[in-house]
Amino acid sequence: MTQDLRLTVAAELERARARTAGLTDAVDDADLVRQHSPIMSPLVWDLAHVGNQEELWLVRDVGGREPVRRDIDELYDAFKHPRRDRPALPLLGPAEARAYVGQVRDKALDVLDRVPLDPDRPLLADGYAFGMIVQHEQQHDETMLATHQLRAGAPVLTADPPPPARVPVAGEVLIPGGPFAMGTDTEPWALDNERPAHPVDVPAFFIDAAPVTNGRYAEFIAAGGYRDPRWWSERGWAHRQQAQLTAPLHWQRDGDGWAATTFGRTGPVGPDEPVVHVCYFEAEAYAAWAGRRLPTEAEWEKAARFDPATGRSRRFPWGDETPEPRHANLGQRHLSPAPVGAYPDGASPLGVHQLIGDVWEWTSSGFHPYPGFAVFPYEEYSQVFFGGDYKVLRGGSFGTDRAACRGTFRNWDHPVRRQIFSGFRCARDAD
Ligand code: AVJ
Ligand code: FE
Repeated sequence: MTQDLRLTVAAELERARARTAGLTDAVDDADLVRQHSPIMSPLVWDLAHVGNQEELWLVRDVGGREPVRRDIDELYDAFKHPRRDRPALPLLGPAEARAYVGQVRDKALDVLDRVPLDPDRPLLADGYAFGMIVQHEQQHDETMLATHQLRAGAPVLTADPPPPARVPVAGEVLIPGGPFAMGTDTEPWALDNERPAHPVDVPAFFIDAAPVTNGRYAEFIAAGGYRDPRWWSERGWAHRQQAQLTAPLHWQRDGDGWAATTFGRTGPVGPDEPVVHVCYFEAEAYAAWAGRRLPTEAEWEKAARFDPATGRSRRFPWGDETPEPRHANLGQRHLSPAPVGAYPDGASPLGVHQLIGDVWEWTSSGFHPYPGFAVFPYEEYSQVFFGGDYKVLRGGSFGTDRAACRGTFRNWDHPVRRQIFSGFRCARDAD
């Protein structure tokens, strides 16, 4: 049992590292140290930061070992230096950073071999600290993927195209009113902000059966949506003007239609794929134009987890089974969202599709603790962000690994952000 857990943990650490290597070996050293956008770190910062967090938690805290490199903690503390300042820091170079993360990993694996995965020590029960570090690396891998998308130059990443639509999916789904269990006490690697499970009474509402597509979003643009303050919140309109938003990030005119540059390749925007790279304010404006609104976080989670037959909350829309490729577009297996209808096996019992994977979905909710929240194991993961200028995003994107994605998983970002793989779906009250 414990041995199985150790093997699972080791395999998950290895899977994360293979992905990190793929993202960092794909470019040359000059590209690794360059800042591709002032809102992103140089890739080489993410690389060593991943190793530094692993050192802090697995080598020093869990393992009680001597520091590998105490002198660099400050450089890789995300709270000490804003992203725009990171390229000017005396960072480890590419070769040093690779050697460092390798050394840390060797020690972390040695700790994994020796430490009892002790149910009495919360940090070790179910291998929690290791799971946290796996998720941390996978989250930075998604961030590095977003950096790749902002990088100029010839394409360096490859992947199979996403699967085609297999079923027609349109319209909206009625989610019945009543309480459901939001959050979790049982998901072994759930982060502190996903806990505890608690009842939430959600009145009946309609939610889109699929995320809003590029085709529908283009209609909003064609209808003058970006020129009409009626659809925008006051703050949203101020931002639209100041940032001169006219279309999703990376879109460009292509005759009467639209093209986008995706990981260095320019091509027409697929009308049936979920729109991606929109900020919260754009999502909010589209929803108003469509006579709808964004779902709240509780509505999104109820749509994704509530099983009307039993009244219980599932781990995923399709059930409790760990995501397989047939369920959802996750894990950077493809470099774009898949068309609506591509994942019938991942639909919820009420027929809501593609809640997991494809695009992170903006909700109308700010990032707040659940009732009964307890910091675990450190304040800087969630606590310091509660109540800030953030909106919650749900469901994960094509760039999210399954280790960092589930029905309870909460992501958050500033409402102006759109370098992330963000889209949305709409909702409305049932009465
Ligand atoms: C939860 C995705 C907002 O990337 O800033 C990474 C995750 N926390 N390192 C982020 C995280 C610390 C976090 N998000
Ligand atoms: Fe981090």
